[in-house]
Amino acid sequence: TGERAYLEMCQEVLENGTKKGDRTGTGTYSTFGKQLRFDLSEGFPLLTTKRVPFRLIASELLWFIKGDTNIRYLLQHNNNIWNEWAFKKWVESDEYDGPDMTDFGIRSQQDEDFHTIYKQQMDRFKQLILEDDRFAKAYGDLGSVYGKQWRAWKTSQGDTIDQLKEVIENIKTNPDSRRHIVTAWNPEDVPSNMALPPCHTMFQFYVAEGRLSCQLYQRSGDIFLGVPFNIASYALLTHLIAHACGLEPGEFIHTLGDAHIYTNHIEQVKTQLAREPRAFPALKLNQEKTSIFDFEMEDMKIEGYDPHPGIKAPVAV
Ligand code: DHF
Ligand code: TMP
Repeated sequence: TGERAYLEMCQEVLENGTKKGDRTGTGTYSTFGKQLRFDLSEGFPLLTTKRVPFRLIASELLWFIKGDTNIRYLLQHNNNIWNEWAFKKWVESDEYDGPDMTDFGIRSQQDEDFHTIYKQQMDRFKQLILEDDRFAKAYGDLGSVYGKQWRAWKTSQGDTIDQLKEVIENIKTNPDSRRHIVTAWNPEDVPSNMALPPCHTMFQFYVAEGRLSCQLYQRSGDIFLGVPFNIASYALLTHLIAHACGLEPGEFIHTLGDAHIYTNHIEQVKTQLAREPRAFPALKLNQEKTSIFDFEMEDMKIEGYDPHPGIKAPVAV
């Protein structure tokens, strides 16, 4: 299965990766240029060697599809995966009046007392995002991230381009085209306008024999935490678009640039490598809905998911 290829990549990076420093100060074992392939007709690629929370993947993808860039939507869906990057903007602002949060990511892992104080501030932050409109507007927005670039790319003329809508239209009307591309990497926005420059930078669709395939170029992949989410997220997107276009899902091809394992994930990866992969689950989509823009959480269900237990790991901020 595709999961074995993922595990082989983990093994390979541990054995042959270069020990590299990184932006977050954590340190990684890193390699450059890796590719995984998943045949979506063989099951939905939600990894089984640890539990991967489908609910969080689905709500994050709906957030992108809606063109939303404010974490309020995620918090309303009890999804905390983007909190740290919005929190960072707040604690670095003049408005922040709490205890010093410099390097909160690293410090909260190393210092238990600090962790308690950090948690209090994070809880206060989440509550303000949910309850205070002005605050959410000021600090919940991650900037020109995926949702913005997919649905409302800003042109030099001052208009916007809905890349996602256009690519779906083009798949329907001109399936053989070699130009089915969506890009999130906007060089004009990268240096300053976003919380984190996009990791999944561009993707392309391909239609053959009634099947829709998707290839993603991910410039930077956190193999233990981010990559299992990214695989499932793009597999789900491919299913949704195939469904909207009356096609069967084909392959998801995941191409990675800097593919790395953080030094504080090594024990977790070894635990995972010792486990035997199981059959992938199945994805069930609400057949009554045809437009991907109408999909909600209850329209996407995973069946037959029987993973090994989840494995916790700290995320590098
Ligand atoms: N930064 C880094 N260093 N790695 C990432 O993977 C990453 N991903 C981002 C933003 N910044 C990032 C967005 N996606 C988790 C998964 C995906 C994700 C962010 C975070 C994560 O922490 N997953 C945990 C538990 C999630 C939970 O239950 O709340 C996991 O065990 O999968
Ligand atoms: P970077 O911008 O310095 O590359 O840091 C981003 C980190 O986040 C890097 O470890 C890759 C990881 N990441 C993923 O693996 N998948 C994702 O979807 C996101 C947003 C980030």
